[in-house]
This record gives sequence, C-alpha cells and structure tokens, in this order.
Amino acid sequence: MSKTVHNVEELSLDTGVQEMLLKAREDGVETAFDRSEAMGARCKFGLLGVCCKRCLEGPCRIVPGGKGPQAGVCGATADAIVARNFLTLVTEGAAPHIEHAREVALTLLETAEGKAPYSISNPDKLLDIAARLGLTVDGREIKEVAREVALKALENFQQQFGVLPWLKIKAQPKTVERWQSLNVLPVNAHLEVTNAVNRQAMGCDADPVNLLLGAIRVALTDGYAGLHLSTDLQDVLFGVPAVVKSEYRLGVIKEDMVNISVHGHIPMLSEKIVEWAEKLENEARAVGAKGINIFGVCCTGNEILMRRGVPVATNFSSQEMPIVTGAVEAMVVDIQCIMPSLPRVAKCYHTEIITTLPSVKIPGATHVEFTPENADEAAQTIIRKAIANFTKRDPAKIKIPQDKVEAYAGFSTEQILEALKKVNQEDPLQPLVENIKSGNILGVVALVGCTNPRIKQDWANVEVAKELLKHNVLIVATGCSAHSLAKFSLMSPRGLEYCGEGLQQVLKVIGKANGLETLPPVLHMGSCVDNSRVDDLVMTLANYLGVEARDLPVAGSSPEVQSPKALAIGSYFLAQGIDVHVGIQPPIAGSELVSNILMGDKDRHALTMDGLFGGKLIYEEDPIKAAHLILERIIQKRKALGLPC
Ligand code: XCC
Ligand code: SF4
Repeated sequence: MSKTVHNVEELSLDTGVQEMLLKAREDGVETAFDRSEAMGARCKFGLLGVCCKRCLEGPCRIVPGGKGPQAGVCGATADAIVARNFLTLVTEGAAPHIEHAREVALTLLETAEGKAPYSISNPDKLLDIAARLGLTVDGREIKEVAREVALKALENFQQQFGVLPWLKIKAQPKTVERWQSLNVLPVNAHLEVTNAVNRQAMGCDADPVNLLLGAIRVALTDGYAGLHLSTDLQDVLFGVPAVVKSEYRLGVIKEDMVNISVHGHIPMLSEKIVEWAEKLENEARAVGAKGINIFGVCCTGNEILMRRGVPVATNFSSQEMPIVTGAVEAMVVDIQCIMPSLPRVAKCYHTEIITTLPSVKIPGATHVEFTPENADEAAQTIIRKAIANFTKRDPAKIKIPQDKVEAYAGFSTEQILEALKKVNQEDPLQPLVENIKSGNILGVVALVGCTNPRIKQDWANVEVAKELLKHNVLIVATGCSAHSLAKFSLMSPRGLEYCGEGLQQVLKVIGKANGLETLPPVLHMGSCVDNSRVDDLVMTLANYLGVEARDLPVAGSSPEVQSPKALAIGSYFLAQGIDVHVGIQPPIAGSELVSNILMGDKDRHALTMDGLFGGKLIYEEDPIKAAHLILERIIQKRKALGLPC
C-alpha cells in the first residue's frame, strides 16, 4: 500500500467519509483516495489529449510547443488526435446510457407480454408517450399499448432511415432544423455508436471540425436514445417521482439491521431488492437482526431515492466506505461506476460483493445473474445471502459514523409543475416565469455529474452551488453531484440560508402553497439518465416563452466530473445551446483549434460551438470563479431576452 500523506480533511468534505478513511488506514485497507495519491501527477500527454494509440504504428504522442514530433506516424496532427480522442470520450459516455435504455425497453416489452414480473405503474405517462408517438390508444388495453411503445422504443436501435423517434417527439422544431443543417441528426443508436467508432479508426476521419460535429451527433443520440428513453420508460414501469423526504450520509447504515447497499445504475434490480427486503423481514429477524435496511450508492441510489425515498449513504469517490463500517452484509452492483476494488476492500470485512449482469463481473465477487424474467428469484437469492452474512460480522470491526442529514428529493418535471399548480392552478408556469423575468430567480443551473478522487470530494460541487444560490440562481441537481448537495443540507429547508433574498422569497411562497415551510433551494431531479428531466424542464420553459432552449438563462455545471458519461451529457446540453462548466480539465488543451471550437466565444473565433449551437464549454477549477463565469453567461442571455440583470 502506498504511503498516505494527506490529512483526511483534505480528501473529502464529508465528515463520515473522513472518519471511515481513518478507519480504513487502521484496518490496512487501501481506498481510491490512496490510489489517487499513489498515481501522482497524471500523464501530461493524456491530460492534453495528444496521445494516440489507435494503431500499432504508435502509440504516438505530439509534443506541444513545437519541440518534437508534430504529427503521428500516419500524419495525424494534434488537432485531429485531440478531436478524435474527444469523440472517443463522448462515445464511451453515450454507449452505457444507450445500453441502459435498451435494457429498460426490453423490460417493458417483456412486462407487456407477461414474461417479466413488473407492472405498468404509470399508465398516464405511457398513454402520453404513445400519443406523442402517434399510436392509437383509444379503446385499447394498457398492455397492448405498452407493447407497441416498447417496440417503437426499440426502433431507436434498429431503423435504417429517418431520425431517432425519441428525438422527434421531444426536441423543438427550430432546434431540429439547425441540427439538420449541420448534419448531426442521429438515425439509430447502434448505428451512431458504430459509426462513431468507425470514424475514429486509424486512417478515417482526420478533420477536427467534422470529428467534433460527430461528437455532437453521438451526444444527441445519448440525450434521446439514452437519457430520455431510459427515464420515460422507467417512469412508466416504476412510477413518476413525487416529493419524498429521506436521509443522507453514512449514518443511514444501521448497526442492528441487515444492511444491503445497492450500487450502479439500472432500477430494475434495485426495485426488486426493495420489494423483497420488505417481504423477507421475518427471515432477518430470525437471525437476530431488527430487519433489513436498504441504502443506495451512486445512481441506483438516486433511482430508489426518487421513487421510494430509500436513503443514500454516499457517492462515487467514497463507494468503498460503507464496507469499511464493517456493518454491511452485501453490496449489490449492476453496471457503471463500480470500482473493481470493492471485493478487495470487502475481503477485510464480512461484506459480500454481488455482481448481477453478464457484462460486469469482478474477481472476488459473488455472481447472481439477474434478468428481468428471473427478477424475483435473483432478488430473493441476494437478500438471503445478505441475511446469512449477518451472523458473520466481526463486532470489533464495526464502526458507523453517526452523521446523517435529511433531504427532499423526487422533483420530476411533473412534480415541479404540480407544486407550481398550487400557486396558480390555471397557469402553473406563470409564477416561475414571472420570477425569472423579474430577476427574483436570475437563472437556473443544473449541477450534474460526479465526484472525482483527483479533488476533495463534494467540495467543488457544494461551493459552486452555494455561490450560485447566493446570486439567486435556482439549482436542479442529478447524479453524484446531487448527493454532494444533499449531504450538505442544500436539499432541506436549512439550505435557505445560502440563498439570495429574491430566491428565498420564491422558495417560501411555493413551499407554503404546498404545505411546506419552504421548497429546498436545490431540487433533486434524479440519476444521471434523469438529466432528461432537466431537459424536459428547460423545454417546458422555452416552449412557454416561445423561445429556444439556447435563449434561456440556464446552464449546466459539473464541478467534479470523472465519467465520460458526464461529458456525453454535457455535449448534449451544448447541442441544445446550453453552456456547460466542468471543474476538471477536459483533455483538449493540446489543440488550440479544438479548445477554441469547444470553449471559444462566437464573437472572437470564427468557428465555435457557441456560434453554431449557442452554448459553450467553460473550464474552471476554482468553484467561486466558475460560478461567476456561469453568472456572466446567464446575464448575457438575460440581456438578450431584454430581462433586468
Ligand atoms: Fe458515476 Fe451515476 Fe458520475 Fe456518479 S454521477 S460518478 S457517472 S454514478 Ni452519473
Ligand atoms: Fe500514431 Fe496515427 Fe496510429 Fe494514432 S493512428 S497511433 S497517430 S500512427
């Protein structure tokens, strides 16, 4: 194990995580924080994006500044290599969402055909989607409609001509025209991913502009055939989220119960775990536990928090910490963001790491294969394994941090509109829009993405949020960023103290109309695929005002991004004309051309995302400076709309 030099206070803002980091050191357990430190300064070529290992002539590296090779063996320039690597990242970010969506579509199909043990929890949303798709719904059985919607959803992966069906039912016509003129409209998700990989191959696309437009095309695929499709169909199967009160931090782990953590991204398994945990309570009592306690980590955590109010222990960087408490019987994982180190950490305790999908296996983990058809059996097997592990605890190794905080979640676009209806039944958007117009709400920012062991956990997410709230920016949040903000009370009435006066006033009025002291200043909109909800909200506002999304004073920010998925989502926002801030250096600095296209102002550079689409990438590590760069752009957009600033 590497020698650890940092104080735990420098590694995470979360006191429970700090406590567990100390315990891990005592127990001789290596964590992501240790490995990040041992990794030292990251490779410069990689950071700049100028390393290419696409063929066996290389790997080739361009030395920035002109002293050394200025092209790869094949002749690829730094511009081409950087743009190609950016496209790679966006593609690698989109593919997991696309696979996620396809799994959900298949689950809906099997449910409709009576082959999987789920039900259509929200027929209204199903009928709404069916109507948008132009399907006949009158006089038909719900299951029949569900089957047809599922088949239509699968066309997003199959059709050889036309435009992605989910894009057609969601995007604004004027924006679609722009995308069409730039030739970035996707046909089907599998085709787009294959095509993107193909154009990145050695000896294919070498035009940096064309490659970046290729990245936008993949990002649109991510947005519609990944994010929107997943959320829509998950809402049909499991319900549209509504406000729930829950708890956050490692203190949600309970010493006297069988603790099961669900970690990963797709709700099909975790929903079943929650269901069967209730049904098998008696078996847990039989081994001396008071019951079964389920808690979430990462985005699966978000899914069951949003719909069931299940508490969340922690987010990405500290996913190993629940195990270090010595009180977790099983950590069940599905896909994405699962550290391969988990079974090594678990070895020092009694925790069983359980993988569930054929394409995500980890040495040292138990594998219980999950399919939608065998969902009930798999969930029972997993819970019984956890119950059996309860008796294997080592009391000497148990230490659970006591900190926990309350948080409200469940703010789907539907729920936000419901809450606004309590203020104005006839015209629910009116109160929100009036307050945006007056400047009580200066703008709306989506705080999205991850935590990253390269920087102090939660710190940048929380600081950016607080600075924006102070300037009356309403914040919506998803992913692990949402966890960061919830852990620091920004999703509870306590967060009100960080808001500017105008925002405080609005939150209180809407809160009171809904029987609450106030709305929380940060609205939790869900997991990373639920950035579709952010998009829905933006579309609703834009359509109401008769403008495009790119005209609105809105922005996205991902201060602690780690996953390429967040870059794909960010590029999707860029395609909509929405500015996106990242707090970790994106690997593009090795090409001035690529940097200018992505980050440049349209007034200063001939060719930019800003000019083509209306939004740009902002890179700033300092959270306060970042917040002010975002504010500047929000003010620019307000001015263009003729609103006071
Ligand atoms: Fe992964 Fe979604 Fe990032 Fe968290 S936020 S680290 S992607 S779990 Ni999606
Ligand atoms: Fe080098 Fe070109 Fe091969 Fe990349 S594709 S490794 S730049 S020769």
